[in-house]
Amino acid sequence: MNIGVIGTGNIGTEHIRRLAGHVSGARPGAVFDVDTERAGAIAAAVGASVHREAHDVIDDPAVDAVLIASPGDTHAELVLACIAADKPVLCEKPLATTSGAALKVVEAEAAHGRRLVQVGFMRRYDPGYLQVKSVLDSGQIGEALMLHCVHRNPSVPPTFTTDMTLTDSVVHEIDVTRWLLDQEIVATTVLGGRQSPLAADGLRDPKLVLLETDAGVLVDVEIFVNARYGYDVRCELVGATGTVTLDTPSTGTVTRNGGRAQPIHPDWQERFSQAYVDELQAWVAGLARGVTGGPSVWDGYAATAVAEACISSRGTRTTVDLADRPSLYRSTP
Ligand code: NAD
Ligand code: ISE
Repeated sequence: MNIGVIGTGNIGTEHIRRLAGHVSGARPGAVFDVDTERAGAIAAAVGASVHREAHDVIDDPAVDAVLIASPGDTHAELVLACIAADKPVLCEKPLATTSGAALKVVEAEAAHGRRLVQVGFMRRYDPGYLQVKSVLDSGQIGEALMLHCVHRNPSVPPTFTTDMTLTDSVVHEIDVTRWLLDQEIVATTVLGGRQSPLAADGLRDPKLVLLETDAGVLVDVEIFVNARYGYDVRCELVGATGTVTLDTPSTGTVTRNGGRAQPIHPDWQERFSQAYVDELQAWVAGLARGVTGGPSVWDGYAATAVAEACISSRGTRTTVDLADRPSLYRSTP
């Protein structure tokens, strides 16, 4: 499979390297980035061609499938072009930055009649989250009652806004909640408490997000993007008869000088490195069989709709109103 990649920044470059060296059955064949120097450097490193426009990648007959890793506000339009060209696409999260734009993608793919789009919610491929899901599904801890989540980034670039803490970061917990519980989120309340002195001017950080599902499960998420000490993502799912915990993995305990240290991953790149490979490998294996699975555009739409409600909340309970779910998305692959 020849993969065309649009966006060669942080994650785009890493996905290209993974396609070149860690995913069987695929190679990065063509790339595009508005930063032509950046695109040229990674293309030269992996032997891919460089296109002049994003749409040239989508329309290239030598490109079997497209991977979109440009900024979130470019995604919906590019995914629509892939659907119009009947080309499979893995779109990094978020599917869109507004629910209106995401819904247009849902409608376009539903009208097309078969799935072409997978959304990059890679936590569904993380061995730790898979273990949490498997314990819940096995019935060992009874039915799910509550989910407690922590999502801490050491820092974010100056361009990272308060809205992005919800659309770019909490969107992962929103998807994990929907996927783990197989329930829709119907309401949210977001509280901004005491401000971190290390947060950039205008960035509200940290915050507490409360999500309510249609079955009444309460989910709390601490989002803190200036935690400094490392990348810390964990959760505890509380069931009727027990709990299952996803701890922050340690990268190796060091005992010396009368003390013991348990280093943790510095960033999402390292923490989820295996999940990204497994996500890409599953996508490519599906392409070879002519099947698209994994997180769908419905999942992308629902996640964006909840994130949008989080943005509107500002301390008050805000409901999430989803459109009708097309039959194409009624069973989770
Ligand atoms: P980045 O800023 O490092 O890279 C974005 C790249 O897109 C840049 O090279 C930029 O020049 C390029 N670009 C900008 N406009 C473009 C356009 N119109 N067409 C083509 N290229 C364009 O950002 P990033 O951290 O790599 O994030 C990219 C996307 O991946 C975002 O949607 C982000 O949410 C997502 N992401 C997902 C994860 C995850 O864990 N799944 C992690 C990081 C980023
Ligand atoms: C980033 O875009 C990601 O997707 C990471 O997984 C997340 O932890 C981070 O907060 C986002 O900015």
